[in-house]
Amino acid sequence: MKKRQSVHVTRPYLPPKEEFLKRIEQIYDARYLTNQGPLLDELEGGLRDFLGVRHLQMVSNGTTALQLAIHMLDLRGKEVITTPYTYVASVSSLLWEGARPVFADIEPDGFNIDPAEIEKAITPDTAAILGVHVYGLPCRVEAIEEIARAHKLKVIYDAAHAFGTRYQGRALLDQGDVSICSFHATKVFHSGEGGCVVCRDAELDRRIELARRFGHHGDKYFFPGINAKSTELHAAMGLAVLPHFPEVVELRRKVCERYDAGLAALAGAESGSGAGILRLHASEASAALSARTPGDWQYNYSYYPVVFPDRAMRDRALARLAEIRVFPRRYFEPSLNQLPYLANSAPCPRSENMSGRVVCLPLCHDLEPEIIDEICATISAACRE
Ligand code: T4K
Repeated sequence: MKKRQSVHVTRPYLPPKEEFLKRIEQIYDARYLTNQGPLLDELEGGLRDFLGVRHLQMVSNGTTALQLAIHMLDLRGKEVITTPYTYVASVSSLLWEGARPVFADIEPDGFNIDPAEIEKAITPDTAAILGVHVYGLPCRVEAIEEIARAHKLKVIYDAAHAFGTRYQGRALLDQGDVSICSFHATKVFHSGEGGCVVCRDAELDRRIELARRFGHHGDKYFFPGINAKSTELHAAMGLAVLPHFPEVVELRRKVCERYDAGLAALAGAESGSGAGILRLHASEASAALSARTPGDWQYNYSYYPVVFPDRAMRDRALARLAEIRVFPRRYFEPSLNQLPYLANSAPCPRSENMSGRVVCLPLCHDLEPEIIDEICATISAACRE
């Protein structure tokens, strides 16, 4: 029998080839490759409409988007309270921009920064909060906004995972002083590489637009900027992917449902129900959110995390999955307060504990049902060993 290909944590959605090639032809016709060409203009307009936001600048990736946000809010040398439970880019961007990350642990029953821990971490040097909507699940934005208002802090949201998540009638990207997104190939909406910065303030938007292209317009030089521009080639991919976004989300929802069914017998360990293996998985987390915020809440199905009772069981499941050539990811380990180059970070026990138990299972729009079933069966067997 032919050996099945390896299964990774995700694989990108590729739009119908002819739709992408039509866009490439436009590039050939216009002979315009970068520096805000017509395709990028069209994509930015499409994204603003889709998200319902007024100010959005597309940039080269999610990391430069974060750097621009931190830089333009003038956070160099200042304390920024952030989560230890995220991809390293959230924190490395703060360090790269000379801000001082201060970690606030995650919520006891979720993946995101805990507002109560934010309050405890505030000092006279605190200038901002950098929240991350981990796996596209919304932070407690109301509580964070209240804290920020009371202490006159800026709020940045790293919404790298959250394109398409809606919360209380708005795109989740429409929160805080600035929100950023990643359009990396591994994201639900992507342009190969790419990202965007969304903000509410027109003047800040104008400055971010300038900053992403060297800080000048023609002969007028305003301030030192960088090159964080996207290109026509990336815009071509984004434009070809965007119309298919709703169907991609729907297909991913179905994959998640199949995981839910396949793992149901294992769920509910610590609540005393089920066979007692997994404590939390993606759908449980979003169900918990729905209960806390009834009404308008739509998930983008960007990741499928599962949390094992302990590291040993998690690692055993990973080993068994590797034997069948399935390679999920330990998103997010390590807990970032334990990064080797960050000395003296306070412990974050909840985040450290979560990092040692979590795995994101393979998730993409066209993951085959029989592979999902095989993954669920392998995890179940590993958990019962
Ligand atoms: N903030 C947060 C919270 C983030 O999660 C991220 C990025 C950022 C900020 C920064 O955004 P960007 O600067 O990246 O726009 C991946 C992504 O590269 C990264 O974008 C993402 N978060 C992070 C969570 O995951 P890796 O190192 O795990 O990716 P990689 O290359 O191992 O890809 C994962 C799997 O996907 C591979 O095993 C195979 C498959 N794959 C990947 C690519 C690139 C494909 O099948 N085709 C492909 O083209 O970081």
